[in-house]
Amino acid sequence: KGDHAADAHFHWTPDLKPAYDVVIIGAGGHGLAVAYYLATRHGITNIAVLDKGWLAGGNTARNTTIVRANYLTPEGVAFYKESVNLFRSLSNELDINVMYTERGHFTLAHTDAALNTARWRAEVNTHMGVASEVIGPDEIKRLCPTLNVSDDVHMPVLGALYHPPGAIARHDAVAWGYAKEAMRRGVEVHTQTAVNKILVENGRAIGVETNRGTIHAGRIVQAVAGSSSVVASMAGLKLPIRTIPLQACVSEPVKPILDQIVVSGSLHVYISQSARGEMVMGGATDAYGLYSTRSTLDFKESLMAHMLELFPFMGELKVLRQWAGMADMTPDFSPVMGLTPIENYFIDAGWGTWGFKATPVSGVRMAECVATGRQPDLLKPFALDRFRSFDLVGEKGAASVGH
Ligand code: PYC
Repeated sequence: KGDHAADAHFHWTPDLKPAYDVVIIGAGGHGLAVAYYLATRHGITNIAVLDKGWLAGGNTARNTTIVRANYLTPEGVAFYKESVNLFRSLSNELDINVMYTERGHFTLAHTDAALNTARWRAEVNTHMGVASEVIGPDEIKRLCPTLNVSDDVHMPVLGALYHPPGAIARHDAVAWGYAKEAMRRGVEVHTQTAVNKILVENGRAIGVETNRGTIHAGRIVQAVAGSSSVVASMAGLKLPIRTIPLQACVSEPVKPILDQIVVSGSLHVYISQSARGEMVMGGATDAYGLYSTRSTLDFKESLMAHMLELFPFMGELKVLRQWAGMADMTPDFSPVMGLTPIENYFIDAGWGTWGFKATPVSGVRMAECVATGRQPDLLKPFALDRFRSFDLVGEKGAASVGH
């Protein structure tokens, strides 16, 4: 605060008020988007967004910014299709350049089984109005000339699911865009404000205890990817989630050489080139559950071994930065969203390795859920109680990240 020019436009309130209509736990992309859409679509502005750290400093700052809708289930495709549509107009909506660029997204297949899954996804996608098709090595080479599709590697490329709308966006611009537009409408964002307890009385959430005092809340939303189980347990909820580190890294910047987004689930790699020229890369989740954002040499070595098979030119590049995020993995690789057994307590969780791309649609639909008290149709498949009824939305085959 202070010398940041944009502060002049913000409705900044340093002290917490004793009560808000809505308290949102988590000032990452999702929490901020919920606040923004509550303000713009439902006229609710008496909102505090709380974060134990800084604005968008959790998984929003740690993801590899891929946006796509080429999922496997009709429920998943419908959900992410809405997000892609919202992303396309987000720069205008938030009056900030979120640097959304459609690059084309390849999911490489190196086995017959992977090709079958690609065909299955292409069929479901096409049926749902999402552009995806299976293409062979010659077409892959034509579209992405830097990719090695030769036979003399340990796992040759047999084909790919090609998804032209696949895109990347600037993660911090997305979060800051939602924050500034929400704050312009009166929403308060309180960082360095940790929630230590969720107050529940007779099955109803009524407030939170923070390191800065107690706040009463009409409704509470938790949007804390990476800490979902910890926060939910404060409200007495046990989530079917395992939390596992997901590591990533970027190379030194180079001139534009890779326009597309390339993913190989079998080789456990994904890569795109950012607007700054850095190669943004990631691999599989770590082998065991852990709450830690440390980086390991193992990750870098195995990632590079596979990456060089696909992109031999990378042998000349240096790694510039390496980091990790915390992935809240659900059994079916789909999120958990909406109502909970606790009245007035809403959940936006289970974002595993797929959360950034859902930022706008989660904001819109969670805001609708909070404002109406009803589970929106688009979120019905992702309700927490699906784990009781075993009505799962299996998206492991479309996860991109190896597990
Ligand atoms: O879901 O597209 C994805 C993804 C790529 C890297 C991590 N998640």
